[in-house]
Amino acid sequence: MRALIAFLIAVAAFGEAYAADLTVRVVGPDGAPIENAVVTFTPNGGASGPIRFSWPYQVSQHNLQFDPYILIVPVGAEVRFPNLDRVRHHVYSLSQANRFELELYGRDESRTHRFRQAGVAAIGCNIHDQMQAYIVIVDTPHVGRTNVGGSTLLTGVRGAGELRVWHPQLRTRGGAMVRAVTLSPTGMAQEHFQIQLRSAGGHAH
Ligand SMILES: [Cu+2]
Repeated sequence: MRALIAFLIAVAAFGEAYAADLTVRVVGPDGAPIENAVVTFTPNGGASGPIRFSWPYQVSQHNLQFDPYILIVPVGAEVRFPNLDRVRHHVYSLSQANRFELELYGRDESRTHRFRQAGVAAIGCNIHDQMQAYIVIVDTPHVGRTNVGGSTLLTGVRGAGELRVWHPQLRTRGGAMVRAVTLSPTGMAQEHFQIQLRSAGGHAH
């Protein structure tokens, strides 16, 4: 009996053992999968500890495009904007709280900007109107981007919190859908979102 109690205490202390994997699927009104939706889970009371992602915090300019189209970084991250083109670019964002401007700079030069507020920064180039990208600044480590099948997997999530789905063309106020969820202690959970996008080409900054 004493051994059993010790075992239970050990398991309870190991919070990770009680975290679940959450699959989120995002589809359109016709049920077709939607790619490039950014899904975050924020535990009530906020996430604790430093947030780090494995991918580079970088948006390059290459062939008159930004790469990647959507970059996810933790709040406070410094993002590099290397120019790999022969022409000059003038990168800016007018997004509230993450407004910035990197004046004209040329090939093989780079600039950086630190993003201090959670939210979305729509990025453009003053010279090339067709260049668009989005930087999603998050204050939770639980984030994913939907694949071609409309799915993403958030691992190690637990408890009650807010599930948020954002997409650059999402047709709703603030561009995001939010749902309160309570995750069961273990195993696999699933959430399903149906969203409506503005027609393709209807980009807005
Ligand atoms: Cu440009």
